[in-house]
Amino acid sequence: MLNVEQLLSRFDPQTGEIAGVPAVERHLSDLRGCFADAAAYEQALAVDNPLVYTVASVALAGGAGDLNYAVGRLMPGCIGNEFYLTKGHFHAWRDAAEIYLGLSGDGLMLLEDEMTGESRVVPLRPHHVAYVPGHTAHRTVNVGPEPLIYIGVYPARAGHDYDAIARTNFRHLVVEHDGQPVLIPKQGKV
Ligand code: S6P
Ligand code: ZN
Repeated sequence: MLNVEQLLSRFDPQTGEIAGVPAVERHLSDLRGCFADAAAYEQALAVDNPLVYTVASVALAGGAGDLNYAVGRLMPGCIGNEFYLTKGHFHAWRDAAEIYLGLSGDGLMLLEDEMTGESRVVPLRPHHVAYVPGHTAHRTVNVGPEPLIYIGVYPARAGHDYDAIARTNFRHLVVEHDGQPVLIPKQGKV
């Protein structure tokens, strides 16, 4: 049986840290192709390469019934008028669903159905659980002034497929307009 340290994790909902678990860091330079305004991206990167998000993952077992989880911390910010975001992915095992729980901050999940291309946004904030069905690309967006901290729980065998969604980089984006987050189609105007 797993030992008590494996059965229990302690995390900080303000910092996104899980005690004893190293976090993967994604800086702006890791997000080439993710923001719609490529010129604004290159301009921002020429000035600085800030940390955009971290992910601390716990993957203890990889069996068919096992679960993994990860705590993410997505910083506030914009490139042009598009809010800071995660790369986004499908699960390599397409049937694998996931749940996200908001821990602090104010965010959105951007979802895109692989078959229909249909998009949805759902809130990601404290007291909310967001369900990501299988066959759905998902990306996290921070639409608030503070770091967005969340936890995702997913089948251990889900895996990540970044390439399939990177080819189109989602059909919609979340931009700031008059102080509010707005979902617009790519090439669209607010
Ligand atoms: C994993 C889960 C999250 C993301 C994290 C970072 O299935 O959806 O832990 O890995 O939000 O996003 P991304 O797109 O860089 O993996
Ligand atoms: Zn996922």
